[in-house]
Amino acid sequence: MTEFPDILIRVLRQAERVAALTGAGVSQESGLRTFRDAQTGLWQQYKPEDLASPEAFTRDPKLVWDWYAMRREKVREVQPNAGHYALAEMGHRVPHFTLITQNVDGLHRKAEQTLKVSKTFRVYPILELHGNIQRVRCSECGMVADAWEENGDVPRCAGCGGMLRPDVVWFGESLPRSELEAAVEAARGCQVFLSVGTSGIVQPAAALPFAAKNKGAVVVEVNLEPTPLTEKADFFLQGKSGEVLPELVRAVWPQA
Ligand code: BV8
Ligand code: ZN
Repeated sequence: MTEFPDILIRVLRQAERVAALTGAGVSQESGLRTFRDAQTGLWQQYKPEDLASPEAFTRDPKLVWDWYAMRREKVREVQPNAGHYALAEMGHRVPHFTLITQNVDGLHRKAEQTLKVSKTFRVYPILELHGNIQRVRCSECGMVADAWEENGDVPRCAGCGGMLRPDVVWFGESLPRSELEAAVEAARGCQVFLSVGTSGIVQPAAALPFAAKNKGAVVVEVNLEPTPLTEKADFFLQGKSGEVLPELVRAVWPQA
C-alpha cells in the first residue's frame, strides 16, 4: 500500500475544483501501446507524427486510413483499467471535476458510463482535446459520423462523396475550440491539477499543468518516469496509473 503525504490527501479531500489531464500512459494497462512505442509490426517503418497529419492523409489516404482502422480494432478489444475507474470515482467525489484527455480511445467515457449506474453518480465533463478514433469526419464537408460503409478503400461521405477521415486532431491542426477553452478554464480555476500518463511533449495540452501551477494549483504528476513537468510538480507519484490512482482515491475517500 503506497503511503501518500498527508498534505496531498488533505488538499484533495478539501478541493472543490480538480482537473486531470491524461495521456496514452493511462490506457497502457488496458493493453493499448503508448503513442511513443505504438509502432509495432508493419507500422515500424513509420513515425506516428508522419501518419497523424493532413499531409500524410493527402499523400497516402489509404495508408493513414488503414493505420487508424488497425488502432480502432485494438481499441474495440480493450476495456478501461483501474486507473480510468479511479479517475471516474474522483469525478464522483469531487464537487467540480474536469477530465481532460489527449487520448482518442474513448476509454474514459466507457469507464464513466459503467460507473454511472447509480442515479446519484455526479456527471463531470470529459474533454477529448484530440478527438475520438471511433468517429469519422468528411474531409470535404466536415460531416461527423460514428458509423459508415466500409468498402475496402477509404470510405466516402454519404452526403458529398468526400473522403472520410478519423475525427481526430492531427499534428498541425487546431484543437476543437470549445474543448480547449474549457480545458484552459478548468486548469486555471482548479485547486488541484493531476497530470497522468503523459510525456508532456505535445502542445498545447502540455501547457495546461503549467497554467494551473501559475494560478496557484497544487500539481500532482503520475508517471512511470520523470517528464518536463516533474520538476515543477508539487508531487510526483512514480508508478503505474492503474495502481497509484486507485490507492490514492482509497486514501483520500476511504468510503470509496
Ligand atoms: C497545433 C491524435 C497548431 C491523433 C495527437 C515543432 C514542430 C512542429 C510542430 C510543433 C512544434 N512545436 C509544437 C508543435 C505543434 C505540435 C506539437 O506539439 N508537436 C510535438 C511533437 C512537438 N502540436 C500540434 O500540431 C497540435 N496542433 O499546435 O496546431 C495550430 C495553431 C493554430 C492554427 C493552426 C494550427 C495538435 C497536436 C495533436 C496531435 N494529435 N493525437 C492520433 O492519436 O493519431 S497527439 C498524440 O500524441 C496523442 O494524442 C498525445 O497527445 C500524444 C502522445 O503523447 P502522450 O499521450 O503523452 O503519450 P506518450 O506515448 O508520448 O507518453 C506516454 C507517457 O505515459 C510516458 O510519459 C510514459 O512514461 C507514461 N506511461 C506509460 N505507461 C504508463 C505511464 N504512466 C503511468 N502508468 C502507466 N502504466
Ligand atoms: Zn461530405
